[in-house]
Amino acid sequence: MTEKLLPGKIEGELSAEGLRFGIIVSRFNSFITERLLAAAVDALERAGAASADVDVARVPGAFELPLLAKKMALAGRYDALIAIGCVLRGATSHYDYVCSETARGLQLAQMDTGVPVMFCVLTCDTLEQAIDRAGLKSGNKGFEAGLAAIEMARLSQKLRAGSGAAETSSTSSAGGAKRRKK
Ligand code: INI
Repeated sequence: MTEKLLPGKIEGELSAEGLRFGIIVSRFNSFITERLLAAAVDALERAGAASADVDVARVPGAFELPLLAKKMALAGRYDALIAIGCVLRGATSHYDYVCSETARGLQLAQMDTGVPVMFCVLTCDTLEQAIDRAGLKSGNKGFEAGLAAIEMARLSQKLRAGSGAAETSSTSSAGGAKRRKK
């Protein structure tokens, strides 16, 4: 009889200790984005990230998130980035352009650089939908993005270390991003 196949696991632990994060926040609809930011920082803090290892940059609107995400990714300082924005549908087609280009640009930033970029951009028809996702009925998408950033940073770190599936959390190397003096 053949042996039962036991695939190796490649998983990212939810420990942020020693990891560096960059957060980019849109000022547009700041009533919402600041709440998403607070929850993202809370997630990183609870998972063990240090203040010196988390930077927050602000941009005018969601449309500007991709450029700064790419610049921060290229800086080589961060294990993962979180892009935070909130786009609310208006009377014209402006919303569609901002949403699609922001999503496309953020995906390009992470694919071009290899640095994980979390998409924490709410795209809502109404303000009520946004509020629900920024700390009310539907939780807080900022917190979810914080956890996703930690998981992706750890996964990337494991694959960088080259030992992949065979690696255990106790053997994984620390800190993929270049350390810097603050
Ligand atoms: N930017 C947002 O982040 N959210 C919006 O809802 C929004 N709307 O609706 O216009 C918005 N527009 C600004 C845009 O992101 C750019 O900052 C602007 O076009 C300058 O490039």
